[in-house]
Amino acid sequence: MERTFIAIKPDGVQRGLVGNIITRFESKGFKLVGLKLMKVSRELAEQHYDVHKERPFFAGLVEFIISSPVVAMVWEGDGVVASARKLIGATNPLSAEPGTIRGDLGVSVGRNLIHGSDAIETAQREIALWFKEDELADWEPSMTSWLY
Ligand code: 3AN
Repeated sequence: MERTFIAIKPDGVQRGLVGNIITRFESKGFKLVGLKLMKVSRELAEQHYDVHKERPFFAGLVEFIISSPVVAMVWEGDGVVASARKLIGATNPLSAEPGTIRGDLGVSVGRNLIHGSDAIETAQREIALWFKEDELADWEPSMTSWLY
């Protein structure tokens, strides 16, 4: 089953938007298989954003990501990589459509609240980078009576 890596960045945690953001993925119907609140090391931040290391915003982006805790998550479901990108919206929140996370909640490209893997191969790389295998839960949604 397809999985994607999602991180609520320091601005999302600081602004108290963790619940709001998680609700959108749950409500869509995706399954949460990994979740942790963590301070990010410089090494991890640099590895995660390795593709952007030549860009002018790289240093500031790394400083921002390590400045305060992030919520790292793995979500699972059919087409979850592309669908999560739709839920998240365009990189620049001012261009992101209303109804998306960045369109509803953000203003600045440097504070755009959330990261989502941009392709299936990227998701596999990022999940392996952020999570150990035993931190991911393989579980089946239960419709049995003990829930209620
Ligand atoms: P996305 O997160 O939508 O995949 P990318 O991969 O182009 O966007 O950029 C990665 C991250 O780099 C963004 N989430 C944003 O935090 C930061 N970023 C991108 N462009 C800029 C920019 N022009 N100025 C500051 N930060 C930027």
